Amino acid sequence: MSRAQVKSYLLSFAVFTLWAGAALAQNPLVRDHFTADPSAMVVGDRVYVYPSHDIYCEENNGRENWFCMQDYHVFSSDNLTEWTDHGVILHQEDVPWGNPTANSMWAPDCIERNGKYYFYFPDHGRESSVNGKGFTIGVAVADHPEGPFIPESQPIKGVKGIDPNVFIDDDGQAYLYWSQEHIYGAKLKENMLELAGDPVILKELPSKGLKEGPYMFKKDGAYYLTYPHVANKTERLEYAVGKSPLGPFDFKGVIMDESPTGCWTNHHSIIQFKGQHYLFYHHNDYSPGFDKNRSIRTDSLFFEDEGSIRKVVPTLRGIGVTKMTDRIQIDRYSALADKGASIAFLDNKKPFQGWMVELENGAWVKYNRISFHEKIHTVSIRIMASKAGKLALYSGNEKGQLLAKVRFSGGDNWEMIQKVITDDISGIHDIVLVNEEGGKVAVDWVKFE
Ligand code: FUB
Repeated sequence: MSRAQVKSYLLSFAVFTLWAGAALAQNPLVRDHFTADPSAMVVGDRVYVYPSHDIYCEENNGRENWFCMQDYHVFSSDNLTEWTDHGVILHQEDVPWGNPTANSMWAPDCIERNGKYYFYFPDHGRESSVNGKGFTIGVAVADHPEGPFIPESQPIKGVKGIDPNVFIDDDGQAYLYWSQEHIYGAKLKENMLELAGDPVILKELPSKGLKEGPYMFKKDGAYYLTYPHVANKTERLEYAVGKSPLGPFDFKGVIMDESPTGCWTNHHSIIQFKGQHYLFYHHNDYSPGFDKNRSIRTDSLFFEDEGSIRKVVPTLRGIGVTKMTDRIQIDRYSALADKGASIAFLDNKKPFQGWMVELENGAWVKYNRISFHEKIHTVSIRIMASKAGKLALYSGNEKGQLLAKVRFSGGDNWEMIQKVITDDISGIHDIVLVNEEGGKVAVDWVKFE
């Protein structure tokens, strides 16, 4: 067994469940390290997400202030709320043809064929490899979506570039897409490891501004080629539709606008799971000052009746239902008052500790889709306020059912306030928290018991 095989074999036993007991599935999805370029795949009743893994390259360890990635993890969930981190599935040191110190394990993709899982990833080749030095694309193969993945001895011959995406048409023909200045497409052989024809440039796409990160899917007989494109200053997600997998394509529109806070890249995938479409994408939530340390997110995506994609407005709330007994991270809000409400890190020096919502007197925050699956007895709210005051908690909306008025004394330290709730509430409901009296109050989370 090679080192890579031994490591992958051991890792197959080392499965970590993240955030057990915490409020989950808000954005970003992964809360303990940076993740980017999410490629989501449905296998039976689970969703698997293969992101790249951003780290920060220091001097003497890669290129400072640039993308820096050494390995990949895979995550999975059957309810889009609780995600399991299956650990590292591939490390740059395990790629036989790759430069083991290039830190270039950029955006990957994974697809199933005949019970095998093919993981496509970019890396810098060694001079001696079949495509020589520079970015090329390799494949690692597994019997299970969470690995162990065994990399092939050479990259895919004839492919230079990044951002692989693989699509299998209804007739069984597989296609590889990737980017290098342009977006390329080519047929793959049945073995999924070799090109079956010459690559073509998909040239009907906008000609000005970088295009990369292709992601192809088929819906109602139409081929949707989706991709990030710099139409203005930073990347936005666009799509074009064609009648065949290699085009020609007609530009149709924007799936997600440029980041309002300037994260230069975006990179996405689109799946349908249990009847709903989802867009997986990324943003630099945990690293607002450095946009090459990104975090994956997901939001629901909808089609209009005639097949066009409704623009997705990024949310912090994300998807899924949160259990009433979890810590409900209300700073991952669904709606926020226009005035007097803001979000801040709990500790600017430790971003992975998460955020809080700060509410001035009169301001409110709303959090959607909480499952009240048990009888409620109390609400607990973790708050910090300098002055005494009062919060009001409603279910539904501000004019909905009043669940509790919660008084606190203030004192500039985090405190847990608990209040008995006598009302009955069951099923899935939104909640709204309003600062009704006093000065500014910071709220970390809310929980029901
Ligand atoms: O993650 C590195 C690069 O940034 C990806 O390959 C691009 O698609 C962009 O997201």
